[in-house]
Amino acid sequence: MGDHQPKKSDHFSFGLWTIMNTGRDPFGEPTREPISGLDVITELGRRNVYAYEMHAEDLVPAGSTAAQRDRLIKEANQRMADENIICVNCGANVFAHPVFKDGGLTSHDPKVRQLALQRYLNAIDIGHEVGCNLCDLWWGRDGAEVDAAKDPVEAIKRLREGLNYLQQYIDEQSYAGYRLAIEPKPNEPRGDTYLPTGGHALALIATLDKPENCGVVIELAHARMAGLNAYHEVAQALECGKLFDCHFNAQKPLRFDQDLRFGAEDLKESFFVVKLVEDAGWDGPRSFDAHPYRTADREEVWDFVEGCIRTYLILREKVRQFNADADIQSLLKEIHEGAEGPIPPPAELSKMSFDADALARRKMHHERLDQLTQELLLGVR
Ligand code: XLS
Ligand code: MG
Repeated sequence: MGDHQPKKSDHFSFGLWTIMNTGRDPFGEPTREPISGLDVITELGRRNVYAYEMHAEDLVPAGSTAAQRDRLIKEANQRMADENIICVNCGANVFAHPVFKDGGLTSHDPKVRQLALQRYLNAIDIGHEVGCNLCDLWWGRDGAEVDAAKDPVEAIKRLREGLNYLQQYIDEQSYAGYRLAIEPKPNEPRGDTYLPTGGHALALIATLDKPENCGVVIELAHARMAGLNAYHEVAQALECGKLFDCHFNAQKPLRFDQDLRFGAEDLKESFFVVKLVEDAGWDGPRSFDAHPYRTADREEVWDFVEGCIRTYLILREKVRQFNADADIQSLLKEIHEGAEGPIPPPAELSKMSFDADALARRKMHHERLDQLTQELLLGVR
């Protein structure tokens, strides 16, 4: 067994907002002291975390003067250099201020849409200044409760227009390698959010002016909130080269956005997501976008950080064990036997005869395979 300590090469990352979270929820006041974005950068770097993510406003609060902005960015760069930590994703906060109560990019009011775009432009500029090259658009409030009030067809058009606008800005600024990503979520804080899943986001991306420059950030909890299989969500994005970032956390299905510590629920699914990205050699950030329990005090937040990392590393070890397990591998070999057979041309295929009953008798071994997986995860193999 390894020591489960993070290395920079593991590509772990945390959102600044996850550590800055003070435990406030819709029913209760904060339960822990605030911490600044700058201090989070330092503390994460010292714990050997590779990177951080942010909303630009986590570092530079909206309404800061130009001098304050420049000082904060300078200080962030200094701390990043001191602790050898980088920024891998910078989005914008277009959900907290009341002006965005009916969305940003999909607001009926052109001034609000422009303000949302200004926030995203600001995030791209700040991201660029801290050496980041991804702007994650989690629009939060672009959705609806009252469908009579908002046209979903129009909303999709406005999202497309917004993404194309931002892409044009990136090109004009010659921010080489800078990319955009959509982070889908089915609901919360809106009753329904536009583009609720990875598949919806991918479909919109295909219609953009520069589809190759826009991908998705799949968050495991967001898929599970919709009752979907997070492993399958990540797989589809990965398969088409669109997994620009991935948010690891945990969630009981079909509930409010719980943002639990990675692995705290849905352990088997978490294992398969780790297996997926590790086996694929995916080199994107393993970003933890979870919240410490409201019961955690400021100090215990670091237990949460350690927990997310340790669970990932333990699951990665389990992946290696799974891939080396003779019983599991021989079952898999049998299950996949002949799977790569060519498909004959239609003229030939339509005349072929199949013994469907014989084909149906092929053993699947699912019971045994799943039990072996279970036992491996339970630590008895
Ligand atoms: C909220 C989102 C958010 C994004 C960043 O549910 O997960 O935290 O990741 O804006
Ligand atoms: Mg997220």
